[in-house]
Amino acid sequence: MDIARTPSTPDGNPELADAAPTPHDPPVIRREDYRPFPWLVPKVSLDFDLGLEATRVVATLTVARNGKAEASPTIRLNGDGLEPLSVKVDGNPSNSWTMDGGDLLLTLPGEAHEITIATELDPSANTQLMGLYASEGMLCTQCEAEGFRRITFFPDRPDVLSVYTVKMRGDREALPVLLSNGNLEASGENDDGTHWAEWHDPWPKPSYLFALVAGQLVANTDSFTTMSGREVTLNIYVREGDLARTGHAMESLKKSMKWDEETFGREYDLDLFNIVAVSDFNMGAMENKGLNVFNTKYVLADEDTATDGDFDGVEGVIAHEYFHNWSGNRITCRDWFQLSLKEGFTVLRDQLFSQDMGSAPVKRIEDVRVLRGAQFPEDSGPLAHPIRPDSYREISNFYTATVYNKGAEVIRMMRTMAGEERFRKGTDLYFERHDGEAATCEDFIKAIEDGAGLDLSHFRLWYSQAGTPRVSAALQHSGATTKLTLRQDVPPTPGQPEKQPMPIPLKLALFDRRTGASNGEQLVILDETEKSFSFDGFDAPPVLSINRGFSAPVTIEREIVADDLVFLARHDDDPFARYEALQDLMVTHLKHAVDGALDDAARDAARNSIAGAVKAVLEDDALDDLMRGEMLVLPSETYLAETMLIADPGQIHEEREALRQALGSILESEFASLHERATSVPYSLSPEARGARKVKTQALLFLAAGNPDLGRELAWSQYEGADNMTDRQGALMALAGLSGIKRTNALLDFYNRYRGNALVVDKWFAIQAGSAHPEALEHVKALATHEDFTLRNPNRVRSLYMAFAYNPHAFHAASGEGYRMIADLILALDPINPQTAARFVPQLGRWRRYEPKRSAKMKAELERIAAAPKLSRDTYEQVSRSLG
Ligand code: B3K
Ligand code: ZN
Repeated sequence: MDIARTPSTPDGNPELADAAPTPHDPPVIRREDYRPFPWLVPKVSLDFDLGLEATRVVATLTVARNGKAEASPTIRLNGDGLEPLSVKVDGNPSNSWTMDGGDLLLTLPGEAHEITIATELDPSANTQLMGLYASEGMLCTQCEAEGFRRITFFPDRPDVLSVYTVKMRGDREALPVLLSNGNLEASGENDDGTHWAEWHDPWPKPSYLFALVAGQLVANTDSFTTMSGREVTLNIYVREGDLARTGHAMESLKKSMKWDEETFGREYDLDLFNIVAVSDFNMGAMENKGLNVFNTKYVLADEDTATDGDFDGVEGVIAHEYFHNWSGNRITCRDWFQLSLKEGFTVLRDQLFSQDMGSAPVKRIEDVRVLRGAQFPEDSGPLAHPIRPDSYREISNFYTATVYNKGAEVIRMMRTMAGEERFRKGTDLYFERHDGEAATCEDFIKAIEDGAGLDLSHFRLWYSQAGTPRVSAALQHSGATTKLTLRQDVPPTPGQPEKQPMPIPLKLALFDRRTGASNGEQLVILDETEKSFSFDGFDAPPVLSINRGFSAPVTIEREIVADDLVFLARHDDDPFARYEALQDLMVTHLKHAVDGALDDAARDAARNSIAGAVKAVLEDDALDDLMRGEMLVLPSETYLAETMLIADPGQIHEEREALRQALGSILESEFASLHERATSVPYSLSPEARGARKVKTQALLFLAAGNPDLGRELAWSQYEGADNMTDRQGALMALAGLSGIKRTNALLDFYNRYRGNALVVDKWFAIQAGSAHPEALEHVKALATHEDFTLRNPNRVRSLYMAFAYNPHAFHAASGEGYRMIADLILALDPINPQTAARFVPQLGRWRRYEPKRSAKMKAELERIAAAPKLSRDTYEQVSRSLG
């Protein structure tokens, strides 16, 4: 990234104020230091001579002075690990260049020039998976955020937009398919066993959207006719054996294209849309123009190998990357601080799409669960940052739940305040006004303001203030008037000790607890520290339903008695609020239990009251099974810990397991009949059948807790009888948490059945590492030495160690062994794949929020990592912020 740091050189690019950074002191890049790049690069032509071990790249850049930037005699071309083999200016060898760290600085005398630079790479040695790398015999690229500079020297920043022409040559047999962005212009064969292809992308783009793929691939080909009648060829490229599992991805792509036309008026703009699936990939997928590159996990799905959740994941990620074509590619980011401009907005777009494709309330609950599980802890810890950060050392560390998911919530609030129609006017204006530009979050806010007719001047604080606001709600009733007093408090976060109150849109309703009737949903905006609202029409104190639909990403503290939560869990007409009431009931009980505030009688009373509410959920015919299954999910241990100032994960685990056990035993016959009913529903992808599968495994988990013998029998028969992965995985999860020979047999059978299918073997690792089994930690240790385990494949690393690090009872083992394991992993992985290694730091980074013994052990592991002689910028930044 090339945003100028202080002080800036005349070319708008950074020189460091201090001495050259040591690996332990990478420079801080600041948003306020942004300067436009002094040179435009309207055209780029790339010539690749491809080989897995040696690829030669010749890049020709047409450059001209940027009249809108401060003039500079030099151009800074970013490089990372590259050596220039030759540098030419206007066709002549140049000696007016120097290296500055990895960058190449070239002095240019005139207004416009052509720069030609040759580099050579070894893709097979690229274990970081950034730039051009080899994956199982194929070549592919990942450039966002700063990977292009590992391919050739270039102003690798998102506000330099160029039209790319890409020519590549490679061995005809080893690399029969040659792909890049845009359209295939020409191709041919050479006499030496190689062939070539030339691609041209007519849309100017930043370097992070460049892509190249070459390999032995086959395509599922289809087509889509756009709203203006243009036919687009769609290809999903995979390895031959995977072709049969691409149908769902293709359907998802066509649905996404249609939905974006209908919902946001966005039409696709090339004649070709290619997707390629690769096994070695640092994240989910990448929206390169016309050539999306995907992790196989988000492309391949069939009933035998993918769960219903996996099917949803494929649909959601295909949509997300496709939607980026407008929110990201046609309008990109001016600098990486604006990342939420494309990510927050695109996440909102994919969430709305998935709401429309399936059950809207269930999707909303799932999205809120992700936010609470991943973003709330981030927002309350040492890594908290606003959705538009102010500084970073390594931008890869800022692809966070805050930028993505809270970013989406912030835009969703705008939509809630404007209403759907006016919001659409705002987005139309945004797309029209900024098409072809590298824009800022401010540009987006302004377009929504102007198009939707909203005043967002105060609301902008959501972009600059970190931290999850806490809202307290108190009701006072007198005569026929009910007064609601709302108070907000935005907690201090690193670098932001003082906060201002923000506008918080809260949907609410009041219910008459005798008749069950409500006064209708209303939207109130809490835009001061404290504000009161009055409501008439209740002659007795009503029950408050607040933050319906999760209208604002805040925590709510309301004084409400258990009976009222039971009432809302049964009668609220907002499905989210029903779910929330039941969650609140369980969270409140578990917090009291963990605090040691309950004697046996009180504990039994609370469990019975929760069991009553759960029973009502089991018996309510108005609920579909998808929603029923959602309501049966217990609050996660991570979320419970998050609600406590200082958490004891051991106790949280014990109390939560005890609640599951109590519910499983009190409601054993109800869960058994639910399991039986659900088992009789045949496999299909209909919502009813999916719902049945969801409640089936939920019921199984409760039964296994309440009556392990019965649970074991039922799980084994569910496992043996399964004709799909959802049931098979659900049963295996239940068995993996229990002891006994059936556990061993099922795990062995699963492995043997799917050996060789990497995505399913990933599940096999993850199920064991994430299991409730008391010896999960020992199992992970053994699995790390399994012949199928490798640190080279991010999916495999995540399947074992992410599943473990997010399995609180195992990770937080009182001995500290879990912390040591993750720290060892970080140290071993950092030199291989720093981006993936750094992703494990936040779990240790939460050390301040745990009881003293664990806290000290977590901190000691962070200190051990910090003391390593050499750390990547990625890991260094996360560790130092976590300790700071
Ligand atoms: N834009 C990419 C993420 C790139 C991450 C780089 N570390 C995928 C996405 O959000 O759609
Ligand atoms: Zn994205």
